[in-house]
Amino acid sequence: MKNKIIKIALIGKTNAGKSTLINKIVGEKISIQNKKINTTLDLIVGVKNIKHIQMIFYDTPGSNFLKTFNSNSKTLKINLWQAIDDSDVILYLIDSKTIKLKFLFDQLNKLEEVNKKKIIVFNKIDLVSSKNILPFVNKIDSKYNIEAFFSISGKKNKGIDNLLKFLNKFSYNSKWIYKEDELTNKGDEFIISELLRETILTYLHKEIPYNIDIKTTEYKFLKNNNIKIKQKILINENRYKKIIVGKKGIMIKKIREECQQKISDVFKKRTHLYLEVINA
Ligand SMILES: Nc1nc2c(ncn2[C@@H]2O[C@H](COP(=O)(O)OP(=O)(O)OP(=O)(O)O)[C@@H](O)[C@H]2O)c(=O)[nH]1
Ligand SMILES: [Mg+2]
Repeated sequence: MKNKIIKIALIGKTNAGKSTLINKIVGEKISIQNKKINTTLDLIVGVKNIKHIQMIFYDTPGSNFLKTFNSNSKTLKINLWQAIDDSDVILYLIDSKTIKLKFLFDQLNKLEEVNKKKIIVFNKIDLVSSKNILPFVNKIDSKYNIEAFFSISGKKNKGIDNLLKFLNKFSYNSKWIYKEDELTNKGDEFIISELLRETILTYLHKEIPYNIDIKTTEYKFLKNNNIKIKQKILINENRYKKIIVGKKGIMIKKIREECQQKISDVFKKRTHLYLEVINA
């Protein structure tokens, strides 16, 4: 059978569950997820091969930014539009628990200009009854040209197989873009830095997670096959250091231990993580 591909842009408001879904589909944690807003900042590719079909998913930063294309969050928007441009199908993900019709119509109006197949996916169906979704489906369907509607739970792995089957109908003959065992466009060091950012998002609040930079300065396999990693948390204000380190170093210890465990889980190797906070 001839090889086929299909490229799908996963877009939707911040917190809709895009990264959680891509991780479930790929079967590995390639994109960090968190209940805070704007978790994903980069364009992240996740690859799922099913028999002769290569499915390429683009995880994107939350599309709240569609509205204000010229403000300072420019890079986020560029990443988002790059994914939209390069995709064959747009999968618009909605958090079923917090549907705001006006916002949704606003976003769908913007997407009208984009001449691609659109699929709407109601996510987090584990939190609401499907009865609540139907009126929204009818309203959207009467106004926009949507290929199909799905309801799923990315977290609980419900409805994903059906969605993938449907998406595959749009695949077309082409050489595969990624090698068979390649799951993402991002290297290990990027994923490691992201895991630290995810942990920091969990423990530190307000502007801090969004005002730090993370640099992986050492990443090596030891003779015993353990991984040794050194990371620098770069801050731009001295007062952040006290908060990140915490009283008697308690905060940084928590962050280090949790992140070390996450890296061990993702790479399935024992990890030794060393962190340093530096005012850059
Ligand atoms: N109950 C429930 N929670 C979910 C589901 N999918 C995602 N979540 C939660 O929703 C939150 C946001 O998930 P993310 O995957 O980070 O959302 P995102 O759309 O990638 O967000 P940004 O990167 O900020 O645009 C996390 O706390 C997830 O655990 C789901 O199907 N059910
Ligand atoms: Mg995300």
